[in-house]
Amino acid sequence: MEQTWRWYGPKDPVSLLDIKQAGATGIVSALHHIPNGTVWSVDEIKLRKETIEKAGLTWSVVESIPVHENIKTRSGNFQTYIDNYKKSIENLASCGIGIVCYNFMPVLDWTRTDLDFQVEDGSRALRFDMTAFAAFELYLLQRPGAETSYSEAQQAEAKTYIENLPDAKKQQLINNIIAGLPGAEEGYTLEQFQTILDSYKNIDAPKLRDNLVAFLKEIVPIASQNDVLMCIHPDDPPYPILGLPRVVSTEEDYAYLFEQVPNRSNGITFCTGSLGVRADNNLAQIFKRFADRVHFLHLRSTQRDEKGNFYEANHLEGDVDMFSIIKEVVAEEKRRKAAGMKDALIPMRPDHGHQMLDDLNKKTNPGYSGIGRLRGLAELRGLEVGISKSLA
Ligand code: DNO
Repeated sequence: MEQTWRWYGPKDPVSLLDIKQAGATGIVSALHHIPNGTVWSVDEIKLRKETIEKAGLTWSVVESIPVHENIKTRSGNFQTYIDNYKKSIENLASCGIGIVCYNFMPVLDWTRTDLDFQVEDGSRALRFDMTAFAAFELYLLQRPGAETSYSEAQQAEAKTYIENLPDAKKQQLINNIIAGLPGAEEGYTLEQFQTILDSYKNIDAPKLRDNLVAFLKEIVPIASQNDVLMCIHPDDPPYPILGLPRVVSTEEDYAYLFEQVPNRSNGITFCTGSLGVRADNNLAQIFKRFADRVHFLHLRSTQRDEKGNFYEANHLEGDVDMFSIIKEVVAEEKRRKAAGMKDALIPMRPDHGHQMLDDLNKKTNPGYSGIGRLRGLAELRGLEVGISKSLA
């Protein structure tokens, strides 16, 4: 695997030198300061690229070029935004950057309710708690129709939860969900949030899927002509929330997308932590079936329970069987190498990490602490070396 690391740009508290010391060689970055829907100019791309290269690192993957909401709902100026998206792909290609991650989650990118859940060793993890989430939409957002998503028992539990939650914690819960986690680019007020949810009133899963396929039919040929590999990130969490449809959560979801748009530039960001939240997702099987299309790996684990709650476990613990995944990755890389493919090494990044040791005394981007990810990368790299050597 190519060992990479997400860097949010010059304002990231984790520096390029820190990343080098962690042992990564590739950088995953995006031009977060450019508003969604706007073309990434060659000048802006070059500037970021030069900054990364000056530190002796390579800009391996773009994560993400965000997909404008109008493209997802196919309304308003969606055609302009699609044209701009194509132009950004072309501009990246002209600067030698060939892997682009994105997602097609309505309204929110990833969602958590708790950003400093204390695990038993004293480190802090990100967590999604169903009761807290239900309390948010039933009693804080007061989304019309929210009650149909929950059983009476869940509603009662959420009510007790909110009644006992101090005001400051209520505000914290709102912020965690709608103010925009790192990389999400957009944050909302409660009012704006309800308005944007309303824009999905007539969009069910089949419609959203159609909109995604229509988008892919436009951008994948451009990517392919420019030797760019697009890789869609799965839904996080991988089930419907807020009454919104979800179309990238399961093996069947992927199968449909590749049947519709078979070009290999239509690929996957294989995120073990997101896919692993569903007990019915067989990760090794999904990887094996679509191995040729995996252009980027997010490696992390989650610990779930039967209620849909989960927290982010240490990389080699929790529900994800990391050994079985890396074994498949090593096999796929071997196959690509034998076939003389130039993308034989798949970029991976240690996805998220706990806030631990000195991270606890610093302000870090939630999930993107320096030491927590360093631990993750070290463990994943060791596992890979062990697997590769035992197969050699
Ligand atoms: C969270 C990330 C997501 C991811 C986007 C991809 O840490 O995995 O923000 O970058 O969903 O477009």
